[in-house]
Amino acid sequence: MTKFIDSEFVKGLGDVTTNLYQHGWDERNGGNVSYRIMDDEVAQFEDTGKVLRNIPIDFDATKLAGQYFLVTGTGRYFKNIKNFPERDTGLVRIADNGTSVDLMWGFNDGGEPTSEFPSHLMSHIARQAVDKDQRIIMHCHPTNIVAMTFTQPLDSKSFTRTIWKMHPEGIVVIPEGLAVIPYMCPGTVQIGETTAQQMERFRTVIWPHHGVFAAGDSLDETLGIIETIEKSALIFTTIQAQGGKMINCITDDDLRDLVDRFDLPANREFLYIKKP
Ligand code: 2HA
Ligand code: ZN
Repeated sequence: MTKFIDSEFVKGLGDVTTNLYQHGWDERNGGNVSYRIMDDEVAQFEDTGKVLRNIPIDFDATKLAGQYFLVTGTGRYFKNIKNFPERDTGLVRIADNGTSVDLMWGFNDGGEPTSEFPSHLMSHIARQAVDKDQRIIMHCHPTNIVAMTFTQPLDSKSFTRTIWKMHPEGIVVIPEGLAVIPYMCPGTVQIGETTAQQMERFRTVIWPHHGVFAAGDSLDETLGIIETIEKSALIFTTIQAQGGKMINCITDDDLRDLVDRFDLPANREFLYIKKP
């Protein structure tokens, strides 16, 4: 039996949070990640079988009772997680009462899960209902996406189409598009409920003037979704810096060609269908 600190899960979370920090998307204590660990995976370790303490949460997560999540801590800095995983992250099990979690590993200086944990849990519930392989919820502050929410309409369809048209990979990686919700106070059940409602259809939800909430089956895939959208947003910003006038563009026909070529399950509401 090995120790949890040596696991692929702790290593993966350390690597991805370092990566996010190096992108410049998680300044200070910005950002949070939760990673579902399956029962048989938890059972492999010698030091994850005992409840260390019980921590109340601000949301009834009864639907997730018994599930384990490796989660970043409130107030912790992504730049430190790789060096201090047992302090800055914790493995928690949702208690049967739904309104608290049992700490099984980590948070060894008295820490607690991220302030966005209710939003994470609500999003896990929404994604698990549509994706049996759902594992990750990731939140960060990608600069160009956030900047676009100050200059572009906060409308899911038009925002998606702008992102899709900045690079051919956009529609390939996020064929369902992305959701944009109104600005709301972070760390609240209200923003969690609004986000989770959108997660029934979308893996990515933009929080205006703040950041991104994304869901996926693996750390790589979830980070990849965010990186792809942020790349398109960077191209958009760069076009504005070059004067903003586009004399060439990716057309609706070009988007439809991508859908056909890669057989994409594209969101038809966001894709103009050619009139016969
Ligand atoms: O965890 O990013 O939205 C800090 C945040 C809150
Ligand atoms: Zn944030």
